[in-house]
Amino acid sequence: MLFFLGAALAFQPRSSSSSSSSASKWWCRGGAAEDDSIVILETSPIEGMRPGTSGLRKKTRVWVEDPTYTLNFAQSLMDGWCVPKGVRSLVIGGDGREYSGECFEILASVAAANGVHRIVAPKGGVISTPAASALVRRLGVDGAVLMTASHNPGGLDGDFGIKFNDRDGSPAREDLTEAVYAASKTLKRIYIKRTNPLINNNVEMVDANDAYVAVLRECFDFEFLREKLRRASFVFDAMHGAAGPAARRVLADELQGDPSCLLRCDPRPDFGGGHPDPNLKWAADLASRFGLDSTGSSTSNFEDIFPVIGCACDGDGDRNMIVGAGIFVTPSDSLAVLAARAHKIRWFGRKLAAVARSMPTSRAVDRVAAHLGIPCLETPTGWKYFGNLMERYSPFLCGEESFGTGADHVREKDGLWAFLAWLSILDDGETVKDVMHSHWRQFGRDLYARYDFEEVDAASAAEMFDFLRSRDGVEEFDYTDPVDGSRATRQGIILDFPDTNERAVFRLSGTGSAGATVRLYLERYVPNPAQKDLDAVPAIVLADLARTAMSFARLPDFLGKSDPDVVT
Ligand code: G16
Repeated sequence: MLFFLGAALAFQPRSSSSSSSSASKWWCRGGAAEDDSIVILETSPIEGMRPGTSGLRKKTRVWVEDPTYTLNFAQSLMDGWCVPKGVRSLVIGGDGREYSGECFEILASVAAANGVHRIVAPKGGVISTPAASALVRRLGVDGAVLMTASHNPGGLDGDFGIKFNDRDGSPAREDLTEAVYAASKTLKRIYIKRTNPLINNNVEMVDANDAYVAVLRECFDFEFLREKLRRASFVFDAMHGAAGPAARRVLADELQGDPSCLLRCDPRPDFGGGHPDPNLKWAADLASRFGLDSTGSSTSNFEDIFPVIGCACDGDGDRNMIVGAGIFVTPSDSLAVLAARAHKIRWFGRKLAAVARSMPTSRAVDRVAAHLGIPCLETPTGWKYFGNLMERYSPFLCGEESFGTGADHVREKDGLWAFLAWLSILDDGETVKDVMHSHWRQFGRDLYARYDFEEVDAASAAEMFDFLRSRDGVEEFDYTDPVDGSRATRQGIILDFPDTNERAVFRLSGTGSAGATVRLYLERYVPNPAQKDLDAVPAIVLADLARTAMSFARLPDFLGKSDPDVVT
């Protein structure tokens, strides 16, 4: 994907009047240069621009069909964030999905008119989310604006999104996203530097992965991993997302892994027509290469014919799924195993300072933290909540059930990092199944599955949550950040079943682009697992708990669905 290098921008203002460029000299916002090239367009607020769990995500057509949509959000970013916070330098890039080129022009032009003097863009336009976080930190710029809808499909019929990261490289925290939303509701004017910033040399083009690979080198012993890849076969699937170029550079060029083990490592605007979400449903090709079906059940008795380890990453390269021959590793278990074997990962040195997980993530990592004698913190869903904790605890490991794993090397979750971490903790001759079984024998097994009910009616979903709140015996998760005291409320409804060591959690997704998605998280702890518990497939054995929870919430009545759309 190449950014547009065409002629000057031709915006259509939402309302008819736009001020002339000659009148704009005194409009030098946020320190923008006083020149005649700044144009002011009048506009009016557009509803629904509240960023979700990670940015504003909408159907691509919403952005494409009315250019004012992007203009309004770009100016809201300036009014709510860049101007009041004195942001003068930004990384602007993204996962390269459809509409990124046009969007870049708008973002860069609006930023330049609002005092952002330095714009850093990845050559070719594509940068993964963790690489962008690394770049912000290495260059010391004031933040990043990232064009991505993460694991959501791309293309004109898919999704597009914009998220922004603070100067520490962390996804914007709630106070900033709320300030941007508030700005969107009172917006009157858009300021545009009506020149092509690429032609005017306002934009500095850099390699997308130099800073990132340098950080990965600090995290891992590349010499050791090179040896590892000589003996352990692997498959890495970038799903045509932004992790591909870095994966090729690290796994093939630096670690001399077999390039034929790299799948879909060329980023494409439509992700090759696929759904770039690394789970058993959407990364089914990878799963089948390890003898797994869509429930995570093994389909073969001959597991030694499969590669040792596999990993898939999502559209913007921050999520990961780990599989081995005949075994799918839940993200919650992946976090627990990495914590238990952290001493094998260079970044963690001799001892982790703390671990953290989002509330709906299973409690497998808590057991490891107790064993290690380190704090285990519980946050709401959303990587942004880990940022403050990373400032207090280092080295730090954290993860989420939503296929996110990472550390304090950057301030985003990191798919390629997770794969290198797994390669680091695998002993010679050990399989992924060996790792999991020995972990479960030591700590017990937290069987875990998630049901997703997608694109349901938002009002009906809200009614179901109100109904749940009205029931006895439920707990609603609220959070107070231990570092800055900020609060996040209504972060999920918990049903505890202490007699059976089971828990179910209901939560509304914050990453959808249409309607509402209800998630039901299911877990059961088995303290001393017998062989049948080691071999159990969570999606199958937790079906009864799912039925109980769904009937407790009267979910089929409210949502009109008796079966989930996706089980992971
Ligand atoms: C985003 C956040 C994650 C979060 C996930 C949850 O992931 O970055 O921290 O766990 O959303 O999504 P939902 O609200 O739909 O459950 P991503 O990879 O989509 O940016």
